[in-house]
Amino acid sequence: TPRVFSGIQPSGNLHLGNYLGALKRFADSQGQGTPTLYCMVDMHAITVWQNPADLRHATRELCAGFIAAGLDPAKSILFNQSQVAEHAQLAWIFNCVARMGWMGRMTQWKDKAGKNAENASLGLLAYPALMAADILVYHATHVPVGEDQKQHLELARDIAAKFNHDYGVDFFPITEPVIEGAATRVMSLRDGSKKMSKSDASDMSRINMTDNADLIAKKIRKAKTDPEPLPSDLDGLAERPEARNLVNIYAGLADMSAAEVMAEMGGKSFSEFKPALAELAVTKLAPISEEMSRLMQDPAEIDRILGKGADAARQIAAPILQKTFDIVGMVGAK
Ligand code: AQP
Repeated sequence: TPRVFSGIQPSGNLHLGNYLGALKRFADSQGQGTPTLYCMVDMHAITVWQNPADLRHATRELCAGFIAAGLDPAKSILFNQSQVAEHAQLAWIFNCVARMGWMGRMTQWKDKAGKNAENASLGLLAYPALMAADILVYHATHVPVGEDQKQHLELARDIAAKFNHDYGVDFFPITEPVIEGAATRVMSLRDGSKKMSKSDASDMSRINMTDNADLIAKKIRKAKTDPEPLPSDLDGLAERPEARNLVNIYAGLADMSAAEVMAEMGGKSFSEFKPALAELAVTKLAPISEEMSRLMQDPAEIDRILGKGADAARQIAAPILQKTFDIVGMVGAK
């Protein structure tokens, strides 16, 4: 049976890339008849040091962001990962299924640990096995994500397949990544070769979901571009990453394809295109940021929503974990 799961790390600076690549698509996925679970993956966040007070704040703010972006706790299960212990328990089993070589080949590990792998946390290396557990503890079949998560999802498929093979069962589903839309890889506003990211030192590189209208407009005005006007069609964007990024952002926000945007905007100068993009971004994002700050005024209500979500998530996860333990041969599994 189909089931949708995805997560976002509460590591602060929720941004436009997270919105277009993930959040907005989560909101679009609900109410279609398939159960949807969306998770604040706080255990992933601590694979790099998080100040505890900041983690608490970021988790609540992320939940506010989910709801402000259109996720409805009555339609989707919204919860934080650490409240459902089954994630960590299944992750241990998967740590014993996944191979060191697989983990070492993950590009995110290589990027984040860099040359200083000796000093990276063990959790950062094991992260994709926990991610596989996040998904498979619900037998989720579809995972909407941005393009950067493709490799981790392939690993989740490999882990599921190896578990099924090693134990001679057909138990874990082979999950489908769902990477769709015009903006599955939003790039930095300062450098068209780098993805927009929470951890970029430059705040001008990203549009944060908490930015106000003035700041959104300013960041778009200052976004790096080349001096040429937009080309007349999509092909003309091939060698122009900054221009292509702004067109993709426009398409994502307007629910259009990049080709449709080019049909409207092709040939225009950036002094015409950027104000149009800024206006669109403010229209779409400012209400979300306002709703986030309204929701953040009542953190107890957010905690209540997360608590209820965790109870509902556990109902699904607990029997799947017990069955896994039983397959593995653990005494007492029910
Ligand atoms: N630039 C992006 N464009 C499209 N989608 C993106 N996502 C992230 N960046 C972009 C998608 O957002 C979801 C949640 O991401 P995450 O919280 O798991 O963390 P991440 O990929 O590590 O996000 P960041 O912002 O890039 O954080 P740092 O700087 O810590 O690496 C995922 O579905 C992701 O694909």
